[in-house]
Amino acid sequence: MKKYLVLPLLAGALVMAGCGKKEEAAATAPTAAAQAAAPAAPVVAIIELTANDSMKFNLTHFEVSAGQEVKLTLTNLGTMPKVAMGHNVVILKKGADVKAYTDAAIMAAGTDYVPAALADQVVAHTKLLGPKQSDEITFKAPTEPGEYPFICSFPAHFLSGMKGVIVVK
Ligand SMILES: [Cu+2]
Repeated sequence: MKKYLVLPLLAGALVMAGCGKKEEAAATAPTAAAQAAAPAAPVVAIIELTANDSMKFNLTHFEVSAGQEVKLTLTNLGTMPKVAMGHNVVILKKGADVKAYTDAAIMAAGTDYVPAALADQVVAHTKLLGPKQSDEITFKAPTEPGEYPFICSFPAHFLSGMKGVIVVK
């Protein structure tokens, strides 16, 4: 009598143990796959911007990941002298008042049109470049996703269209 009672109980316990292992295996498998896929995103975002005598950037829109390291190069392809046609890139914070910034920049010739009083509005900026000059900056993309305006802060260049948007995803 006892024999018949014990066997089904044992079998039941074995089945349960087997199920537990299967669930564990199923739970770990997708995690391992996700970990393997994660490093596919490039560590550093490379942005190559050019500016010219027509007061245009080659790019007006690019995307980076939140908190990503960004290496941005600006090259001035123009030939006009720096005092008449200098270019820079100033990346402003999300929601910054771009017009207020450019208005202040006009008065900031002494600091290459990057007004010190509004430094808290700036994510990063390059030097002001004369013809055939280039500057490379490295900075961390903001951690907050959204649209961050960038401009050339040389007088009147923003109004002529030297502006764009960095989208942080
Ligand atoms: Cu410019």
